[in-house]
Amino acid sequence: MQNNLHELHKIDPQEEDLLAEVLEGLGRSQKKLPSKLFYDQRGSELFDQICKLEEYYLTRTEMWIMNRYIDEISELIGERCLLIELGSGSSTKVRLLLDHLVDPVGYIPVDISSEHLIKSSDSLAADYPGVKVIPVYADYTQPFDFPDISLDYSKKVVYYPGSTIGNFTPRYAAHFMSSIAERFGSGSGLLIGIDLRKDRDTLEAAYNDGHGVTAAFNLNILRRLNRELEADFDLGQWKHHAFYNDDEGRIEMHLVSMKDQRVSANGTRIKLKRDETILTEYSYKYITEEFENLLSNSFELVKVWTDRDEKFSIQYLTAR
Ligand code: AVJ
Repeated sequence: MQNNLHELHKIDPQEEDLLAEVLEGLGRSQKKLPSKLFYDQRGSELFDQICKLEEYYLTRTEMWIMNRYIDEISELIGERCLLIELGSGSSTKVRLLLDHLVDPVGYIPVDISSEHLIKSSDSLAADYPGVKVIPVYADYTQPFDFPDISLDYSKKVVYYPGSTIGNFTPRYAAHFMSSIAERFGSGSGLLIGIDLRKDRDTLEAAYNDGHGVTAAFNLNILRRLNRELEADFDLGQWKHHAFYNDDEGRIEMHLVSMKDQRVSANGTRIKLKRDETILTEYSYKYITEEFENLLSNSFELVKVWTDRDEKFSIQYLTAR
């Protein structure tokens, strides 16, 4: 089968919407910025570095589980699936699936980092000539046009690894996943990675690595605002702060203002007090049963896999 990478399905990035979203977030009493802003080219590279850090157990543990149970996973997914990955990044994890699935027909990576998307789609297409690779450049949290494909597949399977679902509040996560179930239809599969609750030290270390990569990743969001939204944040006056909020079961990442300051973004002035923070990310940690219940309106749980220490879990579900 011939792969055609010229048909990159590009959704025009809605710059105006982004500005409005940013200004709305910075106008709140607890200021906040959308986590999806992390993933410009530099941010995507920093995230790839995070995944290799000793402290960041998530990626390593998830891949351990995948490797350990890949035969069972492939069996459940079945032959000739159409695989859709939400937030595919550099498409590293999907290779294990493509290596083991029986005759996968197509792979549709969806991502908001176009450079990453193009590069990884090119190399996947070269390495898996039997799989039609159809990259979609879009913010998957917004409705996007799904490419019209004339492939003969048995079922759609959504791959959503990395515990990215943890960026959403549980309420929104449930809502988002029900829209996914509806969009891809009853019987579609969902293979999802979920980070689990654990001791505070392990959690906090994962978001405060010794090499400062996570700090650079967090601060990069301000650099991006300066470049893309004509803002004037002084990066020397901000520091990274991440902690586990036990009551909510989530890591919170903030940027802390080191002094009273004013910044402007596209002409709008914003005042910040010393020690005031901008919330940049939630990363929810779940108890397995809690997560099952969360999706139970839209998905039926088929199987859960975990590592020995129950740090991370992978679930396979099917849309109701
Ligand atoms: C990609 C959202 C799963 O929450 O652990 C890593 C992003 N932030 N270090 C996470 C992230 C800080 C990551 N997710």
